[in-house]
Parts: sequence; structure tokens; C-alpha cells
Amino acid sequence: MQDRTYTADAEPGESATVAGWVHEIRDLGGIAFIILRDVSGKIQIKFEKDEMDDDLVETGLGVSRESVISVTGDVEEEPRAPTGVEVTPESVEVISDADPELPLDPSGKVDAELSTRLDNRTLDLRKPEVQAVFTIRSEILRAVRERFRDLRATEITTPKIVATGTEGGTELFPITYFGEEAFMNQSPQLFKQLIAGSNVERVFEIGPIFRAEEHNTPRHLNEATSIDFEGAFCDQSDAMDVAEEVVVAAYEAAAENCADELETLGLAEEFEVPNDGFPRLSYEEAIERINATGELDEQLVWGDDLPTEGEKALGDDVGGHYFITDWPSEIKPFYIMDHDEDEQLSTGFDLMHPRMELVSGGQREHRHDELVAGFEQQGLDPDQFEYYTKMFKYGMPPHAGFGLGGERLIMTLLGLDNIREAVLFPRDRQRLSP
Ligand code: ATP
Ligand code: AMO
Repeated sequence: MQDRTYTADAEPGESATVAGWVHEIRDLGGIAFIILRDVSGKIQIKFEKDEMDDDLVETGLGVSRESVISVTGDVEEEPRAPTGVEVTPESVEVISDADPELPLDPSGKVDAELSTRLDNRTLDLRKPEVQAVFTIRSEILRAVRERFRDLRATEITTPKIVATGTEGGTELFPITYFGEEAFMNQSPQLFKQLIAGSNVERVFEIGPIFRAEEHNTPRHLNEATSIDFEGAFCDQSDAMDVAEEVVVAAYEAAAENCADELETLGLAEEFEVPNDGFPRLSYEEAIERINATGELDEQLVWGDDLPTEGEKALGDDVGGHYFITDWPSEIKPFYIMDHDEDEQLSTGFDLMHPRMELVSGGQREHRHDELVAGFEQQGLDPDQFEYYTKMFKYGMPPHAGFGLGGERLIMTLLGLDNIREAVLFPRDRQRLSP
């Protein structure tokens, strides 16, 4: 395809070879049109049957929708054509024929179930509104990376095959590793801490996490993309600042660089970059406010984890992103540091979107003996984590960080109903392929 011209670049007055998918065929009798689509847009191909070679007309109009063809011909201005230009073909090559029975309609005129769409992602992504989600996803990841780099964080990649889990609340996927039991990693948690404790100091990773969640919800995946940060000489408040900056940067990037995609998704009018300065409520204030909404059948008491309906009630009450800080130590993992003045109270925080949790983070326990004691309190065997704890004997600075769910960020930013719409090939209870 050396001399191929993108449809958007086909200039009137020149000859061009355009190639792409047959979007539409309109046969009006004496005249017929193919609308050809490629990544840059669409172009009309005109077939004047009486004035053209029969073979050319037969080849061009014999194709089915979604076939891949290449067309060479003169480009002319034509006000009646959808984009104001059309090509009169001199040659047409059918590169790849499409079966006329399509499992879903890429023109979007006929709705398809999400499962049909996911089974046929190649066809599904031919719809502009689906493509827009992934263009925005790509832009958001670019902006997030850039923001971390501006904060002098180094991008790292850590193992996904590991010997131990770290996130108590969720199950592990076991695998066999040369005859030994191993697991798919739930979080880069321990690795990012080990590198923040070197004098690299600030690190980030954008990578997969694996969670054997049994439940099937619109906001859980079994393989998700985690956006992780860890910074030496950072505390809870610094980590919250970074989480907020990164979330705001994602919104700004979408607003500044994805206007067409937001328009395609029907969001251009309503899309708003959240104001920074997300409110920071303590866990204690959060449960008081939830109880005051009267939305729950039973009042929450100190020490309870927040039920989904509680998070929703509070989200409606606050009306935007907000943090919940200083959680009870008991419901946060062993690596989260407790407050000096009250051991029941941790430095753990969550960043919430009104619809769901986006981020968990906190300051870490960097004191070796306290860390080992924390394992024991949570019923974990510190010997299994020796590779990690021993590094805390060789100069570990105070540090803090967070994990931000990439798909949840995209889902909430675009108002998608289901997290599966934010992943190309989601993994859930029912879905292991494609
Ligand atoms: P021509 O317009 O070349 O004389 P024709 O006589 O075969 O072609 P028309 O009856 O003029 O056909 O046109 C059929 C329909 O196609 C009309 O609705 C006309 O507006 C539309 N049409 C004709 N040419 C074009 C074009 N180049 N782009 C878009 N629509 C067109
Ligand atoms: P946590 O387990 O809360 O924290 O995960 C961090 C964020 O990752 C996202 N997330 C998920 N998204 C989709 N499907 C899932 N199954 C799923 N599980 C988690 C959420 C969540 O807020 N190590 C800590 C982070 C830290 O302290 O740095 C951790 O993994 O958006």
C-alpha cells in the first residue's frame, strides 16, 4: 500500500488510491455509490454504470459491506457527496471479501448485546463511538504517564507471576510455575515499595492486575489495568495530591485533545474537568454523613467497611470526587501505616468518584519491626515475605503511594454503564476469549 492516500487527504484535482472498508453501498439504478471508510474518515466512490467498463462496475458493486477494497481514480469536488468529494474509479481491487452475514452491524443501525460486541471486537471497533472510547483511553494513558514524569517519577514494570498475594480482600489466581505453586499478581504493591526505597525514590507503573473476584458486577474485572504510584519521602497527604493531579490530568487531556471523540460520544456539551481541591473527609465523617442521609436500613458503626449503597449515598451527597482518609487499621492491608497517636487509625485513603471507588492508597509502614508485627496481626506468615521485609533493614525512607483503577477512571470519565466497555478484551467469570 505504498501509494495509498487516506480518504481525508484525497485532494480534488488529483488522482489517488484510497483503501478501506465498504461502509455502505447505494445503488440508484443508473448510478451507484460506495462509501469507503478508513481510519481518517469516509469518501464516496461513484459508479456511473453506462459510462464505465462493465467489469469495473461488476467488481465494485459486487462486494459486500465491510469488505476491504482499494480504489484508484480521480478525486473531484461533489457537493452532494457526504464529504464534498468523490472518486471516479479507474480500477477497483477487492483485497478481502466480507461474509454478507455479519454478526453485528458496524453502522450501528442495529443494536447489539455487549456479549455479541465483545465476541466480535474487530467489527465492534468499526463503530465510531466504540473507537472513540479507545482513542480517549489511549490519550488518557499518555497524559497520565506524562504527569507522572513531570513529577519526576520513573516508569517501572514489575513481575506478574509471583509467590504471594498482598491484597487480602480479593482472591488469587493460582498457576503452576515449574511444578511450584505461584499466582498472578494482584498488585505491584510490594515491588513498587522496594524500588521507591532505592534511591529511584518515585516510581509509577501502568500494568495489569489479576483479581479472582467471584462476583459479576458492572465495575469489576478479573484482569484490570492498575495505575500505580509510589514516592519516597511522601506521606498520605502527598500521595492524595498526586492521585488528584493524575485524575485531573486525565480529564484535561480528554477535554483538550479529544473534542471530536467526546462529540461522537454525545458528551461534548456536558463534559467537565473536575475542579481540583477534592474534599477530604475522614472515615469517621464519612460514616456520619452516610448515616445522616437515611439511605441505609442499618446505621453504620465505626469499624464497618462502607457498603456500596453507602458509597452511593455519600457520592450523591458530595456530588463530585472526594477522598475518604484515616480508615480503621483493621480494614486496611498490613503495609499501610497507622497513625502514631492512635493505632486503630490508619493512614489509608480512598479516592471516590460519586459512582465508585477509583483509588486506594496510603503511607506505608517503613519501620521493619512494626511491619513484621503487622503481618502477624493479619494472620500472614512474615517468612513468606522475607524478600520484601529484609529490605526494610537497609535504609527504607518513609513512603506513600496509591493504585488507581484505569478502567474505572475511563468508565467514570465517560459515563460508561459497564467497565467492560473500557477494555478491548475484558476478562470476567464468563469470558476467557477472545
Ligand atoms: P447524474 O447525476 O450523473 O446525471 P443519474 O442521472 O444516473 O446521474 P440522478 O437521477 O441524477 O442519476 O441521481 C440519482 C440520485 O443520486 C439523486 O438523488 C441525486 O441527487 C444523487 N446523486 C447524483 N449524483 C450524485 C453524486 N455525485 N453524489 C451524491 N449524490 C448524487
Ligand atoms: P485496591 O485493591 O483498592 O488497592 O486496588 C486499587 C484500585 O484498583 C481498581 N481495582 C479494580 N478495577 C476493576 N476490577 C477489579 N477487580 C479491581 N480491583 C481493583 C480500583 C481500586 O481502587 N495495593 C493497593 C494500592 C496502593 O495502596 O497503592 C491496591 O491494590 O479502582
